[in-house]
Amino acid sequence: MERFTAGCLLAQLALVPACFVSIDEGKILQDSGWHDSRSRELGSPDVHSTEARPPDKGRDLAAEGAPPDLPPAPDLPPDTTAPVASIVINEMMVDCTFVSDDFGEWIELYNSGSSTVDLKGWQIQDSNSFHVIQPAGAGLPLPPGGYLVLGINGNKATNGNVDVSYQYDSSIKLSNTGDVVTLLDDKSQLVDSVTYTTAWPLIKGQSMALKSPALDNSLPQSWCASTQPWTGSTDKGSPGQPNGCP
Ligand SMILES: [Ca+2]
Ligand SMILES: [Ca+2]
Repeated sequence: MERFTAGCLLAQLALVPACFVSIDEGKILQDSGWHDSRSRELGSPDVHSTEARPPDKGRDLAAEGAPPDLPPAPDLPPDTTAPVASIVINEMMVDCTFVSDDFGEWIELYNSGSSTVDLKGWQIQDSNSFHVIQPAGAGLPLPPGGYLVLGINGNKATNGNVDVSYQYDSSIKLSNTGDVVTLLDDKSQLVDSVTYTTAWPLIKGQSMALKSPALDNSLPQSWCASTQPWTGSTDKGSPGQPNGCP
């Protein structure tokens, strides 16, 4: 009986599902279900029964010194979002006098981030129209700390002597009585949006300029009406240059 019991313990310590030596017959008995009616007939403890010793499923492997089986890594969805670039709507020529609005409106952007941003594929919107930026060249890069002018007219001879980096579609019009100007990146993520009304510093012949790119440009008090003309124009503003709010 002692030999039989020891044989069973060794089998358990070796993590063998079931294998012990019969003291009567001296042969190995195999029982995948931890079950042997003969052991019960001999009056030994029923250590082989499924009730007393469950099979491997549910065993505490860590307690037995074996590393637990790690579950397979779940299939994570790909990250389709990208950080939104730090591009700011920084100045707008809404109501020109030197040339008509249809020839002279422009929007200045500022890159307040730390890396160059390519505006190719971005969208500029007003309240009822949108335009996808599709530059003729490889891209439309805006370096960190840089200014870039989008305009309704890229011809400097007819737009009031403004260096326009990109001419958008003429369906984009900056209403003189209030509008919504929105910038989306090439993944249609909102980058910036400014909703202005006649309560904002809208003065004919003067661009509306953000006092600082760090300010909240959704607030009218963050803006001023430019007071200095740019070269070759009598209209006031600073296209492509830092703003000069008094
Ligand atoms: Ca206008
Ligand atoms: Ca400016």
